[in-house]
Amino acid sequence: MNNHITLGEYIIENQKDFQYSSGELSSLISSIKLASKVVNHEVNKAGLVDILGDAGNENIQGENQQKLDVYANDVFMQTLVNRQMVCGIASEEEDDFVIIGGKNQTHDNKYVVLMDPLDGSSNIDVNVSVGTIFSIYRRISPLGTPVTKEDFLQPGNLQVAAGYVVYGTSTMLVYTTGHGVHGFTLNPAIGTFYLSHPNMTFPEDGNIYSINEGYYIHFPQGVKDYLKYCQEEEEDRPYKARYIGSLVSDFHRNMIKGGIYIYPTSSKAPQGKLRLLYECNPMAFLAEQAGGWASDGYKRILEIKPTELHQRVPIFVGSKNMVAKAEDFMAKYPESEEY
Ligand code: P6P
Repeated sequence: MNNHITLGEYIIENQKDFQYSSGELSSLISSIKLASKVVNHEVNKAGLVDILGDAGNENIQGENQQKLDVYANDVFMQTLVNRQMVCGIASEEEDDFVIIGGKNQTHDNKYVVLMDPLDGSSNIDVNVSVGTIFSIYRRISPLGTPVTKEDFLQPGNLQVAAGYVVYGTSTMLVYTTGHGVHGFTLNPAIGTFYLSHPNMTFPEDGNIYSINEGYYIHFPQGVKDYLKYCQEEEEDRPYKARYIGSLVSDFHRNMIKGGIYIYPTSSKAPQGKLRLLYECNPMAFLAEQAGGWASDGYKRILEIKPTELHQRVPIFVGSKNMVAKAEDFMAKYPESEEY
């Protein structure tokens, strides 16, 4: 008999923890749960779709075959709209934020959602894990008025919830509402998420570093110095290099085993690659809630004031002592010279 609590039961049992516990945030998390099951079903048969969908480029439901990240975006958008919980959505797949109900639609819905519906989607063709990342804020514009861009450009320390779905060897939904980080594993046979990883925490130290060393010559000197530190022959080093090319997967492994993920600035990517609003902020909220840390190499990610929906920032995220050590190397070089 499975004695693990389900995600639905957990949400209800912890309803009181949600700020402004009106039940809307609970319902919002539940809608993300539903969408993740639908996307999981499609992601898990991606290879088959190519084989079975070769009849005129159709998938096995006979629909026009979409790129999976566009499909995932549509599923999450539709599920959120259907639940009538949010007044606006921002997505990596959408140029601008989407006003639920159309332009100038006034709303009493309290929340905005920002998401990367299928991060790392280029890995699907080679059967490597991918993920969905989401971030939830209460709107700052008055209820009953149209949602505005300022509702989306809030610093990460104002998030009310954040999380990810990792479509890996098993599918997990990991999220926080500011009361720790909790992981739920999907039993695909019955389509139910069970609490498998309560109170996930980053080990303070770790011996795994995740970065694309192919860009080494383009990195700031502080990053180059830190990488050499990781590779020195010492009592606790060299560390292991593990880089999947899927942020959610690298973050998830590092949270369980201890480690640091770095996507720095470089001469090829002067602001870094990852997006502040729907990649770095949610992962930073999760990291801090799990006892880890997240900075841009100099300052806390969650205190960066956003200026644009799709702006990029560098990120150093993971075990707090590893991030601190990397920051020590970055501090030797003034930020203004770095990027
Ligand atoms: P690169 C995927 O596109 C992603 O956003 C992250 O999931 C991943 O860690 C990174 O970019 C990979 O980027 O430049 O190393 O291929």
